[in-house]
This record gives sequence, C-alpha cells and structure tokens, in this order.
Amino acid sequence: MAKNILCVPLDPVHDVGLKIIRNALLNKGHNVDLLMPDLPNEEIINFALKKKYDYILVSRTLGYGVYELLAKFIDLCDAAGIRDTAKLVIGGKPITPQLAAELGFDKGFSSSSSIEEIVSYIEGKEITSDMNKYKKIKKDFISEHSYQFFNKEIEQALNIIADKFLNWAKDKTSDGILRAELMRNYITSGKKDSKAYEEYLKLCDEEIKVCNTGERYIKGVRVIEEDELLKLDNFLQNRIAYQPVKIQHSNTHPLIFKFLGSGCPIMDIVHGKICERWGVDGFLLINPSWEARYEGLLHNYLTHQNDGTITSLENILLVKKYLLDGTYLTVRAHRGLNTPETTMLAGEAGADMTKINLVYGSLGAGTDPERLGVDGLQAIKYAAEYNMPFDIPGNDELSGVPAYKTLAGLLINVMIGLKVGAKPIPKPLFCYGPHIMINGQMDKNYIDYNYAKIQALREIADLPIWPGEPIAFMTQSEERVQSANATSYHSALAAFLGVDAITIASTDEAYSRGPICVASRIDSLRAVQDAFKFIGDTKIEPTKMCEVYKNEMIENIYSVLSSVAREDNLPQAIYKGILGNKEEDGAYPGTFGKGTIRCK
Ligand code: B12
Repeated sequence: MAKNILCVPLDPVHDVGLKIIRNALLNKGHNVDLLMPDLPNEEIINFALKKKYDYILVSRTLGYGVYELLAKFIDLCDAAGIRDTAKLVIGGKPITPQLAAELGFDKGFSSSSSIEEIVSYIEGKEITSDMNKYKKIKKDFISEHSYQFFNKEIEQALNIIADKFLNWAKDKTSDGILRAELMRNYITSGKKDSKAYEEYLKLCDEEIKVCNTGERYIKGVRVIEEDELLKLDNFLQNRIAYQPVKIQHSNTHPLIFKFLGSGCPIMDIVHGKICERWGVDGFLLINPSWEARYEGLLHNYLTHQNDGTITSLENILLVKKYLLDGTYLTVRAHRGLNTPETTMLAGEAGADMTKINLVYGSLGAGTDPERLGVDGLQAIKYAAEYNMPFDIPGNDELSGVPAYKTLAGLLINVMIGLKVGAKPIPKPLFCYGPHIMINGQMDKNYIDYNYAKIQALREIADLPIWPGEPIAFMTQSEERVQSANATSYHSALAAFLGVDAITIASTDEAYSRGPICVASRIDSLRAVQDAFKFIGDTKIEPTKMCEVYKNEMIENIYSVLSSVAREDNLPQAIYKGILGNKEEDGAYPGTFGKGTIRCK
C-alpha cells in the first residue's frame, strides 16, 4: 500500500541523498513530499502536522552539532504528537544506527545503507542484513575454462615434456614423500598411530626433530599458549563484521587475494578478518623461507619472529576456522623439501587451493630441480586427490627470467597438472621485472606488455588466469599513496582483461621492513575498489606494440618448450638453464635436497 512520506533535509544545503531516496520511493508509487534544506525546526513541524505522514525521513550530512540538533528535533516531534502516527527515520553521512537509537529515532541508516534497504524498510519487507547482503559464495572460476589448447604445436611440445617427466618420476621417491604419507597416517588415525610419528621423526633433520619433541625450538619460534588461543576466540566472538563491502563493481571483475604470512597466525587472522570486512575474496598463506631448507615440518600452534607463517596442520586449521566460509584459502607449498607434506596438510585442513610451481620452485626458490620434480609431482597428485586447484606463480620473472620462459614454465606445470587430474591455474605476473627494465618493453607504458602476456596465454589455451603475485610488482615504492595508485592501475587493467583473480600487495609490502600493517592492507583494497568502479565495463586500448610483444612471446614460448621437449626430462632442462640461466637471466638451479631422491 502507498505510504505518505515526508523527506526533511536537516542540513544547510545537502539534500542529494534524500532526493535519490525520494525518487526511488516515488517510483514505487508512494506519496512523497520533500522539503528544502535549512528550514527552521518549527517550520518543519508545522508542515509535518498538515498531513498524516507514515514516515518522516530526516537526513543530515554535516558532521557539526549533529547530536544537539537532532535531539531537539525529536523533542519537538514528541511535543507536537507527530510520533503518534509517523515513524521517525534518520540517515546520512555522520549517522550510525547506534546514534539513531540513542537519539530516539525509530530507525537509523548509515551512510553505506543502500537505497534498496531503505525502500524495503518503508515497505515493511525484511531487510537483508549487511552480512547477508554481501555473503560471499565461492565462485567456481575454474570450471568456466575448458583447458582446451588452441595452439597445437605448443600442446604437442607440452605433451612430450609432461609424458617424459611423468615417466622419469614414476619410480622415484624421497624422504619428503615418505614423511607426507607417515604424517597423513598419523593425522587420520586421530594422532594415535605413534609408530607413524616415530618413523616421521626419523626422517626429519635434527633441528626439526628437537622442535617436534618439544626439547628446543629453532630461534624465534615458540608455541602459542592455550590462553592466547582463548583470548583470540573471545576477541573475535565479540566482534561481528560490520558493513562488509564488495570490491568488484561488476560480476566480471576479478577476485581479490592477499598474502597472509606475518609469522604469527593470530596476527594473520586478525588482519584476515579486517580484510574480509574490506571485501577481500581470499588469502594465500605463505610459509617461512627457512622452512625450505629443512627435512621435516614443525607441528603444533606455532608463531615465530620472521617472514612467513608456519604452515602446520594446527596453524592452517586455526586460520581456516576464523575465516568466513566464503573466503578462499590457498596454502603455498612449492618451496623446499616439504612440498608434498604441506599440500597434504592443506588438504587435510580443508584449504581451497595450494600453490605449486615445479620450475620456479627449483629456479628462484632454491630447491634442487630433481627433488622438487619428484616431490612437486606428489604434491600435485595430492592437490588432485583433495580437489584443491593449484595456482602456479610466475615469480621466475623477478629473478630476471624473461616473461616467455616464465610462461613456458607455467604451461609445463599446467600440462603436468592436467595429466594427473589436477586443476592448474597459471599466474602470469603484472610486473616491471628486471628483464623488462633492461630491455625497455615498459619504457613507453605499463599496459602493452602485461596485456600481451594475457593475450598470449589466451591464444595458447583456455585456462583460468590469475595475475600475481602480487600485481604491480616493482612499480610500487615506499610511498603508500603511490603504491595504492600503482596497484589500482594494474587492477583496472586486470578488470578490463577479465582475468579470474588477482593477488594484490599491501601498500607497505614492498618496503615494510617487517610485518605489513593493517592500514596498508586496507589502502590497497580501497584503491582497487575505486579502480574497479572507475574502469567499470569500459575498454583499454593498447598500442600496436602489444600485438608485437604477444606474437614474439608465443613464438619464444614455443621455442623454449621445443628445447625442453628435446631433453630427457624436465629437471635436466632446468639444470641446463633452458627455463632460465645464470648467464642471461641470473637464475640458477636450486641446491636444497640435491642428491636425495631415490628409487622406490
Ligand atoms: C555535493 C556536496 C555539496 C553540495 C551540496 C548540494 C546538495 N544540494 O546537496 C554543496 C556544494 C552545495 C556543498 C556545500 C557544502 N559542503 Co558539502 N559536500 C558535498 C559532497 C561532495 C557530496 C555529498 C553528497 O551529495 N553525497 C552523495 C549522497 C548520495 O550521499 P549521502 O548524502 O551520504 O546519502 C546517502 C546516505 O547517507 C543515505 N542517506 C542520506 N540521507 C538519508 C536519509 C535517510 C532517512 C536515510 C534512510 C538514508 C539517508 O542514503 C544516501 C544513499 O546511500 C560531500 C563530500 C563527499 N564526497 O561526500 C561534501 C561534504 C558533505 N560537504 C562538506 C562541507 C563542509 C560543506 C560546506 C559546509 C563547505 C563550506 N565550508 O562552505 C558547504 C555547506 C555550506 C553551508 N551553507 O553550510 C563536508 C562535510 C564535513 C563534515 N564532517 O561535516 C563534506 C564531507 C566535504 C568535506 N570532506 O569537507 N556540499
């Protein structure tokens, strides 16, 4: 039924908000009168008494004298008997529902309330709460892609590489693989299979063994006390996310991921909750770089004073427990000697995805190519078994490797993944990497070359694409505003290109000199939200160079893959520097775990 509504801008000038509301209500067939701003209270009351209004909608924009002004208005309405028939509703910039209740209004809306919510309220319909309105449901962006290869030559080379690799790896194993299975037995037995755990410890380095038996911890590492966990629980129970925002302006805009890896899972969780409130879609849990060098993982709730959060089962479960169901969690596994176990733990903890790159892990991240080949394959098999898509970071470029070699590496991982039933996600970088700086592909603009990478991949195959990690690498500086801008420009490009997801840095990430701060996390999320709104569904026109770069890239990818295909196996190709070498690119094979693989 049509309602009688009076709109009152209780402000010297600002009435845009109320005009929008008025129009929405008129469209729904209600009778709406709108007063002009800056009327004295008495005049407003006289007007309100002329008709039997169902609702009086008051708006206030200026933040000065709000309390006194509105309290007086309520008193006058009470005295005039207006409240007997009309409901008093307030909204506007400085208003919160709490303030409205305190002042005695029947209902208060905040500055982020939507017009739909306001109209629903007037029409007596249930208002979907902010939480429900923005309730995230994980989008299955993987199955939107067929994994079909359009470039048959490249597909053929990849088939040869992947088949040779699988054949080479089939009779090989490592302590990393054995540990993963022992740990899985231990976990799935409800931690009762003590024999499995004893066997596990025997395969660990001494430093790890003594940590796991509680004798002595690696410097900077400590167990999180029960009391700290209880305090975390209390802290989060009393705080419900308030007005979560949506970053994407349209449904075609990419999902937004951020890193978590402060070293302390509790700090990660608190940052995670804040980022959820600011609209993030998911996180990558990043493990410590020192973990790569040891045989064996630490178990328990653990914190440490260094980069990366220890990805024990307990820590992953803890992070997972507090994130919303709609927030993705991916766990980095491709570094070092515990790749299979990390992936298995991620799977057991219910993570959504894991992060593996056999090539980058053995070039830039320090692990011996043969060891990571054998271990990484097992990790990919776990990823398939636990139904976790695996994302493949293209960070080789940051070691100086040219984009085409990096993309060739990503595609090799894609094909190996597909052959063992996994769901791979290549992550080309949007970066101003060393090779680009030296060769000048971004001297004129940052768009053509990044654009070319995506177009090259798209011409090769229909794959999910997730630029990172993070986008805008090496274009950010230690100025937070500049970093937010750089991130937002690259996000706008990603939105235009219609990629599936992006990883963004926080604005102090490049130069934080320690854990990043929460304000910087919000900076970049807000910047991207604005960038998405700015670009909307418009187009970016690259220069002619984009096409040139793309064609060169596809040609070079093919040439690299042909060379790899001629080698006996993938690790041999990496040792030989075909996917990045010392002389040209400053990248060389890792050494952790060299000589440790053996026959089954
Ligand atoms: C447009 C504007 C003006 C226009 C107003 C035109 C008009 N007819 O309204 C003009 C240029 C005239 C103006 C003047 C002034 N402005 Co002015 N203005 C703005 C501006 C840019 C946008 C406000 C706006 O319309 N937003 C869009 C509407 C849709 O948003 P909204 O009002 O929040 O409404 C939404 C919700 O709040 C809610 N809502 C609003 N009302 C109600 C009511 C109900 C019942 C419900 C349910 C919901 C609801 O629903 C809407 C939709 O979501 C803001 C800055 C900014 N970017 O926000 C400054 C701003 C509001 N202005 C400001 C100031 C200070 C002034 C001046 C005092 C400046 C001066 N010194 O001269 C003057 C006023 C002079 C005077 N006589 O007192 C400050 C206020 C600061 C503060 N803390 O109080 C702001 C924030 C700018 C700033 N950062 O300094 N302004």
